[in-house]
Amino acid sequence: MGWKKFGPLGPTLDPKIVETSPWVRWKYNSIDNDIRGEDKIMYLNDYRRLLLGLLLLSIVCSVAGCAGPKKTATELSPPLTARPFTDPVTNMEFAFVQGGCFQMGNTFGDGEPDEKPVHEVCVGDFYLGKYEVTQEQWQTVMGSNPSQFKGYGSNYPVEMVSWDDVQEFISRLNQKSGKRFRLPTEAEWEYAARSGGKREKWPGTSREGKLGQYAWYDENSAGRTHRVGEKRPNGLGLYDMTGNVWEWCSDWYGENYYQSSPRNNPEGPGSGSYKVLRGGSWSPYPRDVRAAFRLRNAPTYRGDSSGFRLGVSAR
Ligand SMILES: [Ca+2]
Repeated sequence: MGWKKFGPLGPTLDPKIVETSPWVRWKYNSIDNDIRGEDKIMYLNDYRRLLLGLLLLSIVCSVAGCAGPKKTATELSPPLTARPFTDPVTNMEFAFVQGGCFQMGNTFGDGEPDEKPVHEVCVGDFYLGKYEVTQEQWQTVMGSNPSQFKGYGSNYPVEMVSWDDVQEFISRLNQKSGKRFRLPTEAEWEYAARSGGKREKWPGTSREGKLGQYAWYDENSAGRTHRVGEKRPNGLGLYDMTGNVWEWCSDWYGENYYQSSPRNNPEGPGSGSYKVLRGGSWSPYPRDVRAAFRLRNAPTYRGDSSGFRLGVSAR
């Protein structure tokens, strides 16, 4: 057939091999019949080099990744699953809260006017910190400890932090963690406090005689905070949802908000002068450490009974 052993792009196949290989002969015969001689040899060399190039490219891309735009820290973080997880930056532990619908507000008929009317609310799946944020965790992210009750130990809840301070904490933590931590909404908080929307007066129990097993409050706190997680958790494994420190929520406070609250994932009024705190603290009487009780304070307010825990959406 007059083939050359060496084409212009280097050694080519031995003519004997080419002529005796059915696959190569098929590829050769599939070339336009007008291509002859050196053109055919160049075509086969180019074809082999193209295959080799594609193979090398696929190997490099599988190792280094070379397709698509550069990914952000959030996109690179592993997806959350419906299981507890621990944030590696702060060692903060989160419980999974499966969403659902519940009766929110004054379900026992002895609450404050702003707990009325009782209304049905539905929340989606989310995660909530098992514990109040501690002084050590605040120190890790912010580099300082503003708490009034320090010196007892690192696992005490941080206090003397305003709602605005907490937003700065969240912003810095999210930059480090690549996640989207946030404060829970008031509805999410109450749903979780009621052990998943149950008719519980206090988070974990409806019997006042057992309240001391779940809460640090006026009758047993000795006038100060205590190490997080020392009392019994509620039905979702969340500690200190009643007592120890008040917990900031994301919502603006609306005294009459329950009269017009949307049913699904309410987020509070669009604006206001005060932010909501929930759960009571080491200071109040049993009435004010109930699951439905609502406190309000200016977003700049710092108090030695005001702290928080973080949430994060499941999606
Ligand atoms: Ca608390």
